[in-house]
Amino acid sequence: MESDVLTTLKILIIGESGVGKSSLLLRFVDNTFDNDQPATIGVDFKVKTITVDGNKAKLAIWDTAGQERFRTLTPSYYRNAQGVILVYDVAKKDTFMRLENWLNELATFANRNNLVKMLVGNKIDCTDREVTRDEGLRFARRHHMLFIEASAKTNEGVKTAFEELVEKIIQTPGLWEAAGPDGIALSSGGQQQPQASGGCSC
Ligand SMILES: Nc1nc2c(ncn2[C@@H]2O[C@H](COP(=O)(O)OP(=O)(O)OP(=O)(O)O)[C@@H](O)[C@H]2O)c(=O)[nH]1
Ligand SMILES: [Mg+2]
Repeated sequence: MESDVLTTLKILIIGESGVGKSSLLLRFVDNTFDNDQPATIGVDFKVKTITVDGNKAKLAIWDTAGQERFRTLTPSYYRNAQGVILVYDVAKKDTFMRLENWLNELATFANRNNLVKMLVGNKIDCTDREVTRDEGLRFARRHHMLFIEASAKTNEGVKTAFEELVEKIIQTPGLWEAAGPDGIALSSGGQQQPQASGGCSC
């Protein structure tokens, strides 16, 4: 039964090629990991329902190609997203240095200015680390993002990354819309947060 789903959320995964975006998605949704995960061509898409703080949310998770030549449909990819997972590889400093570019792309194409951002430092199972936890944390703080380190390979931090993102989205007034009795999201959002209304309360 879908009727108890609170809301449907669009979540994006972005970042440089090879940082492990598809691997994080496959680990989270299917609990699998492939050492030879092929590069994504175009856009991939998976759905998973999770319960956070007793609220059931249906996640539509979009995974795009990090490689420029495989990237298509960029504006429509970003449209109406409520949450973004920005990934870098802790063992590859250049993927960390490119984070600003991804944030610029997000600012250009995303049409919700209050969308929630989660920075994920992936591949912490690798021994040849080039980015410290503290560097990641400071970048996230500076750009008002949530932060976690993870490994799609060992599964460390993966579930928490998605759960904390969804928790924050649900706590953000006006960002999501309540689902109707049949699980379809209603078009008029905001009725969940009467205190957020700017109108007269008399
Ligand atoms: N050691 C280790 N390897 C990982 C981890 N996550 C992904 N990989 C490996 O890194 C490579 C790239 O992973 P992908 O998930 O394809 O990376 P991507 O970000 O989706 O890349 P694009 O689709 O090209 O944008 C693959 O060989 C994965 O097996 C991890 O946490 N640890
Ligand atoms: Mg991929």
